[in-house]
Amino acid sequence: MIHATLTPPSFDGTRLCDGFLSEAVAGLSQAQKVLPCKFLYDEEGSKLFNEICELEEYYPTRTENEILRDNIDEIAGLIGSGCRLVEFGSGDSAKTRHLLTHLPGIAGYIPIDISGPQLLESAVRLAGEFPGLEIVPLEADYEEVSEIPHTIRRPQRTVAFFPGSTIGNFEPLAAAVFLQRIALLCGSDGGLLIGIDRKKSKRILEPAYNDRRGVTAKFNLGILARANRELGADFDLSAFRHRAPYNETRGRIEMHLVSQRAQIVHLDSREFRFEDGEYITTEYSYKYTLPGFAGLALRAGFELVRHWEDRDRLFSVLFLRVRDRKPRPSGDLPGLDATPGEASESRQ
Ligand code: AVI
Repeated sequence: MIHATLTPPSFDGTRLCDGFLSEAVAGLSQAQKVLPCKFLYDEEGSKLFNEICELEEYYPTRTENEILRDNIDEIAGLIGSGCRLVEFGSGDSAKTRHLLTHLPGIAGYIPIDISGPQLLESAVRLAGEFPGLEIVPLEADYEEVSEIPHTIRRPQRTVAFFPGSTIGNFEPLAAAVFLQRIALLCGSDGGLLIGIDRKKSKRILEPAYNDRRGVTAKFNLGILARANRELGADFDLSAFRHRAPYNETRGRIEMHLVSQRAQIVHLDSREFRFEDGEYITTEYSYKYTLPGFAGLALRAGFELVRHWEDRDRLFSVLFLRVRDRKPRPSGDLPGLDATPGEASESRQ
């Protein structure tokens, strides 16, 4: 039997997890208070997020899975054998399993994740399931990765996988900068398989982020519990309420934690005052039209090769190819206001 090759996880990142205090203080000091969404995903938050993915109201995960499953042969054909497959934010690699089954000839799989224990656990499991596959895990904040680890076999090309519509959690300019980085990392002839959540009616979007069982509310409030636990803050969790409206003008769901009364919160020997009804923004989840996203990707150095969607056009999976050998510098991304004001295009 040929055994999978599993390289011990390498570590790329000087900023892993240690920025919570400074980013929380900076975010809460702004006129519109903010806590960056990456801090929602500690161990407890990641578990709750997995629970969200199973909720009836939260359509993105199951819809993307269906699209991947229904079009797997064509997708595998476009990725091509002999490629190095790199997953940004691999988590438990649940979606990748299906892809890997249909990519028997790949040069290697590089899962990148900020959570070392989860990365190792899922890499070990995959190694058992895919004999012959070289797995080179990289523990890193995927936004910070500056180099893709090498595989023993020389790859014919590098293809990135960024599922789950996680690109929607970036503001459009940051999304374009991140896509540019992926284009540079993949190099010429590189590809990107990415999931995006489509613009659609509030009637579908808002329940997806305001579920009946309150799992999303617990997930959102978890960031305050984490600040209390890890930073010694004194947020009273019962004095904040989860809310996630769809901002139609901006084309994004906004997760808020709304103060239920005038109050003062202490953090790092500072006082943060809240008015009654004032809120902290914890996450944006941008929704795209197909032309809107293809335009953004084009400006970042990718051209659209093929896309797949579900029957109701709730979600899309796109295969993009690196267009420019030299993507524009990040200060030069014109016309990135494609998202606001675009009409909804999915069935409602
Ligand atoms: C991870 N990300 C794509 C999710 C989303 O839909 O924006 C995060 C999430 N937040 C609340 N529910 C799900």
